[in-house]
Amino acid sequence: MVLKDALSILGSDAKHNRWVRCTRQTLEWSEYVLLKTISFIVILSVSACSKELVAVDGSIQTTDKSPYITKVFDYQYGPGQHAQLIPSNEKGVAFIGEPWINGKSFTSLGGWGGYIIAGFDHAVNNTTGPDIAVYTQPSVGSEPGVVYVMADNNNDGIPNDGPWLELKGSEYNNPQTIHNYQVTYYKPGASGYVTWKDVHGKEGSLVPQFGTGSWWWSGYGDKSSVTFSGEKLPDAYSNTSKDPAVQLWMPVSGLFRFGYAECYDNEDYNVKLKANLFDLSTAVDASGAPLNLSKISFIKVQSGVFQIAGWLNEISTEISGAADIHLLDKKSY
Ligand SMILES: [Ca+2]
Ligand SMILES: [Ca+2]
Repeated sequence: MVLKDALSILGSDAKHNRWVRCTRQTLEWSEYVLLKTISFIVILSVSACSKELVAVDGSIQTTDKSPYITKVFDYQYGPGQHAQLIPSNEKGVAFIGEPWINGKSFTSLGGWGGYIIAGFDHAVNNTTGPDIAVYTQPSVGSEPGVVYVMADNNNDGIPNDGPWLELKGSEYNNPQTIHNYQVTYYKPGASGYVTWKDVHGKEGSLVPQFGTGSWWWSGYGDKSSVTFSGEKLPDAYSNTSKDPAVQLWMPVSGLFRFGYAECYDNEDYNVKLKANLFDLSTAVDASGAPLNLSKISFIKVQSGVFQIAGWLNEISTEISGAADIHLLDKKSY
């Protein structure tokens, strides 16, 4: 990590929401202790910077908090076609701050299981209606990601506060959804494919139509295997072509109506923000029972579809950041 990622980057975006970004931090688990001392400096710089925003009720409010993600704690790319394009020092930095400004790119989570864990610089309150926006990669097809949240119950700024709580989406009770799923991917041989085996003993290969097996493994170096755990959602696409020589992959009708990242034109997609909106009231515990969360500080987004859809290759969630929508100008969405 370079110092500029940990210390303040000042900027402004008065045109859209009068928000002045005060700080940008990237912390990894191993780097947390080293950054404890300079974090004090960051805190000072944040406290010296405040901005006004228009709340839902039209009032002008002042806050020194960022609406956007300020920290990335962990980022693991799932095997997929972009593996060789993910720089070795890529830590999901594009997930931090306001999306798309200054040519900033999106964050690709890769194939099933790939994830990012990130945090806000404050607790996001659960108020009536949606609370969090997860920005999409604009202008492409839906590639659903599962969203989890966590409160900072021990107030240490680290997501170490018990299990991740899933925001229950429309396919939570779909018979094809598999909860507590786990897949181990294995390094391909010289000219073979990435192979995989799941927790139920099922196995297969990731057959790329872009790049090679070794290309898809390139992000894992000398590792012989990588394991991901999470929720497996139903296949998102089907080949509707009647001609075996032609592939016509289309979204499966009726799925992913709400509750997933990178889903376009569904019930919770906000066109102005180019984001899916999530209500913290949809959080459930491991048994699926609803929780009554009052606030959260951390978010985890994970690629949820385990499917190689022909020339589309793997279904991989791509996202461009997240926001506490209570700190966005209402006029921006
Ligand atoms: Ca904590
Ligand atoms: Ca809410």
